[in-house]
Amino acid sequence: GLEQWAYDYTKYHTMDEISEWMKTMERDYPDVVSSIIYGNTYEKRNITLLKIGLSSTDPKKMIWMDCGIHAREWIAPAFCQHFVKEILGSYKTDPKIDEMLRHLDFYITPVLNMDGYVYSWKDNTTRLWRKTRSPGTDTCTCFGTDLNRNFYANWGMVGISRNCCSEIYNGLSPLSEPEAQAVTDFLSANRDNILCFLTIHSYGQLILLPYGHPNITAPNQDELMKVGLAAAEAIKAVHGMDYTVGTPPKVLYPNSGSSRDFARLIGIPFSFTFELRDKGQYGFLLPEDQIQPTCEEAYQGALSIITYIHDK
Ligand code: ING
Ligand code: ZN
Repeated sequence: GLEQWAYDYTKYHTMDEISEWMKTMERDYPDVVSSIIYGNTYEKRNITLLKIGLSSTDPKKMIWMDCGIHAREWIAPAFCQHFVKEILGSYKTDPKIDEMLRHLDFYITPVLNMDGYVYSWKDNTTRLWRKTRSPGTDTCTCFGTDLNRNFYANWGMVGISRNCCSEIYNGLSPLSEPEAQAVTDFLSANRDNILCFLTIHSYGQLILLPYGHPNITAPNQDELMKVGLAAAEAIKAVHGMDYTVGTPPKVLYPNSGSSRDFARLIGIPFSFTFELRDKGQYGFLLPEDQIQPTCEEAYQGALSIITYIHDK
């Protein structure tokens, strides 16, 4: 429809605009797109995903993608929206996308940390907010927990802080944050059917595999590495950008309590973190003229992974 035509994918958008965009997608593609509310944020916003798939007589497998787990990484929600636009715009003419949409349903959350995202849009002083917006305690009064340290995956072991003022504060307890609980509930209920878990961040140009803890290794680590390297090649072919592939301890530093590790721990075979552009020149403040190229290349990377898994 008109509104969808008018949506500007080369700009960053407010939470309200993204929520409106989700409704438009549902309205314009009623046979392909539906929305599911699977939890609430601390400030009582509805955490909503778009389910995208074509009808099929066979039972379908699931692909998970979330964006915006960290508030300031604005390119991530822009990517989820680009991804949705691309698959919806191409399945009628691209037989491979059509085939995949008949075997798979995509579950895409454009903004997981909605409270943080809204806060990062408030003013210049809040633009670099990362965490949730839940308050601290009597003895530690800073706001926010790092959602990507709050999952039940070696929680509290490494690459975290117990100081509630830290950017990597892991929370009072595993799943103290309702946003992490919502993802956990959804994944746990569907773990036998989810083939792939993709969680989108910035920045650094990385494709990260499980695990963040240096002493544990995914049983299919070699295959994860192979699939990750193929995705990096697909990315490079678009605009020549280099993405590094590996586990967090190998390519950066260890961490624990991440959603990626939790997904792999409960048996989801393919689990990756994307760190989109850039490598630090603009960092979280990636200029809008890089949204389109960043999304174009990351789309090919994600599609490479999903195609491999579909064809396997
Ligand atoms: N990076 C992720 C984070 O939660 C990560 C993923 C973890 C990267 C550990 C490297 C090492 O810190 C961002 N940008 O949030
Ligand atoms: Zn992040």
